[in-house]
Amino acid sequence: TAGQHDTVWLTGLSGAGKSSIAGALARQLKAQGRAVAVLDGDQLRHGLNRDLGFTPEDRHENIRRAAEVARLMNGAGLTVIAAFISPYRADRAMAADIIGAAHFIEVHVSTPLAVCEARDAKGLYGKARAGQLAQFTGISAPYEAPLAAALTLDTGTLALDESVERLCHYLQRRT
Ligand code: GGZ
Repeated sequence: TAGQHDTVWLTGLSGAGKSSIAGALARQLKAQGRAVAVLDGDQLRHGLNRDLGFTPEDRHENIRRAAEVARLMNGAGLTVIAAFISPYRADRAMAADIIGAAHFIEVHVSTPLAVCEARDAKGLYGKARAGQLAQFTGISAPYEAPLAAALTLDTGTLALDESVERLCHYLQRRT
C-alpha cells in the first residue's frame, strides 16, 4: 500500500486542529484498508511522556520519543499520524532523521494564533495570557513555522473534511 511506512507529522499551535485532523484522517485511511496509528502529544503526555514538561529540553525529549515510536510503528507496517506542536525546527529535523526523511511527511496546521486563541477550547490561552501557564506556545514560548512543509492546512479557512481530502489526495499521489 502506498505510504505504508510513512509518518504524517502534523505541527502547529495548540488548538490549531491537529488532533481533529489526525483522527479524521485515521478514520479515512482505515476505511481504505490501511493499518494506521495516531500519536498525539496531549495523549502521550498522560503516559509514555508523563515525566515531561514544556521546557525546550523536555519538548525535545518528547519529540525524540515520539519519533522513535513512530519509526517502530512504521517498521511494523503502520501508517503513523503524529500530532505534536513540535515548535522547534531543529526538533522536527531530528524527528525526520529518526523516522527517515523519505518517510517523514511534514504538514503545517497553520491556523493563525488569533483563531486558536479565539477558540480557546481548553481555556489554556486564557490562562497563559493571565500568566498562570508558563512557556505557552505562541504566547510565552516560540513557534517556528516550517519552511518547506509538504502541505499547509489552515483550519480557520478550511473545513475538517477539506483538510482530510487534501491530505488523502497528497498521500495518493505520493507513491
Ligand atoms: C504548549 C501546552 C502547554 C504549554 C499544556 N505549551 O492543545 P492541547 O493542550 O490539548 O495540546 C497541547 C499539549 C502540547 O503537547 P505537545 O506534546 O504537542 O507539545 S510539544 O510538541 O511542544 O512538546 C496543550 C497542552 O499540551 N499544553 N501546557 N506550556 N502546550
